[in-house]
Amino acid sequence: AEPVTLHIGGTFPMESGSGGWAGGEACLPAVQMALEDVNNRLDILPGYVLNMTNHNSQCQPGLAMQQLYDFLYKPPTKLMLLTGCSPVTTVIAEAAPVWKLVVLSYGGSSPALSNRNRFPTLFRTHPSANMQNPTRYLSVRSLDYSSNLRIHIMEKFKWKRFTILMSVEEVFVTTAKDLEALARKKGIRVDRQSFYGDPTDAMKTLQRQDARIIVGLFYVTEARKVLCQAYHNGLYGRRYVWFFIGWYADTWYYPPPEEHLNCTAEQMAAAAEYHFTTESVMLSRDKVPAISDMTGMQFQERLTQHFQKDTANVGGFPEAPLAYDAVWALALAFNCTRNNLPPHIRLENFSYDNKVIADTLFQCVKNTSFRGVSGKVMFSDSGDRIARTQIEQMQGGKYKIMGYYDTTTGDLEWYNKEQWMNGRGPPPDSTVIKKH
Ligand code: ABU
Repeated sequence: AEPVTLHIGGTFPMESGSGGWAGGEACLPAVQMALEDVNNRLDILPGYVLNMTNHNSQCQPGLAMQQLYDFLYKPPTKLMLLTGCSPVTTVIAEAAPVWKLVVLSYGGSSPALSNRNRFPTLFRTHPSANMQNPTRYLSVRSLDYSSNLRIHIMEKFKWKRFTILMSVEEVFVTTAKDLEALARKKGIRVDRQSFYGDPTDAMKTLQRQDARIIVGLFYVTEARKVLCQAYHNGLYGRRYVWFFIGWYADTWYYPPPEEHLNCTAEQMAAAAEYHFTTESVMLSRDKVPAISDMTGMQFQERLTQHFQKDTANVGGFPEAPLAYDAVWALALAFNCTRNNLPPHIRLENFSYDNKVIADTLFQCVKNTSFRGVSGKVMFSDSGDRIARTQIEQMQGGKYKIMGYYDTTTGDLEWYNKEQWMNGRGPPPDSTVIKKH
């Protein structure tokens, strides 16, 4: 008999007109690869084939809303939605429960998404940004004994004061809020400067406030503006330490001509030297193959063949394992649903008001547990992915791993490989006033 097709919808930010995350460039081929792999497997969803309709959301919530209506009102019925980028995941995941749809996000890092009341049917293979401020994952008791990765670093280098420079997007505002709360608990002073699009005024304020240790929370286009202004305002070098988000491409600080930055590549590289980044670990280094029979490294080699250019310049390349694993999570959940439905109901009978199938599917996703190319895939009660975090530093224009942080235990594995512009040690967090 002909296989029955199960349809899903996917949004992928292929470029980011408004400066968001253009992760679809690598995540779309990763998802297509996973669909092909799942469809070729005889032991998963026998008698079915998965098919995806996809749209380029440009990481814009308004456009994504229109695409959601398209998924819903143009046949065939979709059984699940895949989303990337936080602003898009937010609007889709808020609306989807009305149509009994589960949403699986391969690319939403916003801590605001960990809210079961607001997003009742959302799960994500992308870890939340506050895995680096892991308050939501730990019990109240353990919270008292743990501190997040950035705070660990602040304490390690004896910094009692730092400044958050952030873009006014919910994803960054919520990350900043968590980080600030945790810092206060540790007696660390936090100043906050925010901007929307243009960081000029915020950068001037940083200078006036004599900020020395600066945590930047923004998308990459804004990061380049910030770095260029840091160069021109002298906010880099031996007296300053910058922390940036770790999921930008490795060569993110090269100035693209179309952005008309007032900085050369050399100036950007000079300002970027010795900054730190923090990010969740997204690729499994395990030698044991994942459920797809590939190790994380084999997956990455296979995906690399899709691109003609250096993968350091491919949007979403670091997150691609999360996108690949999202399809496996979805397929396994369909398989589980198929096996758990009452005999007279079939998976392909799903409609946007079918509570029985929707509830079974939700339970199946909730109980997900498999070895993926991004590591072990499991979801917390709020639909979040649990992962380790890594810290890197840019040394000589290349990112070097400084250590790993285990969110669940609060343990920091540190390699003592950090370097400083002054050749001595970490700079002070403010002007040192000499006493006579
Ligand atoms: N690592 C990409 C996250 C993008 C976002 O949260 O919008």
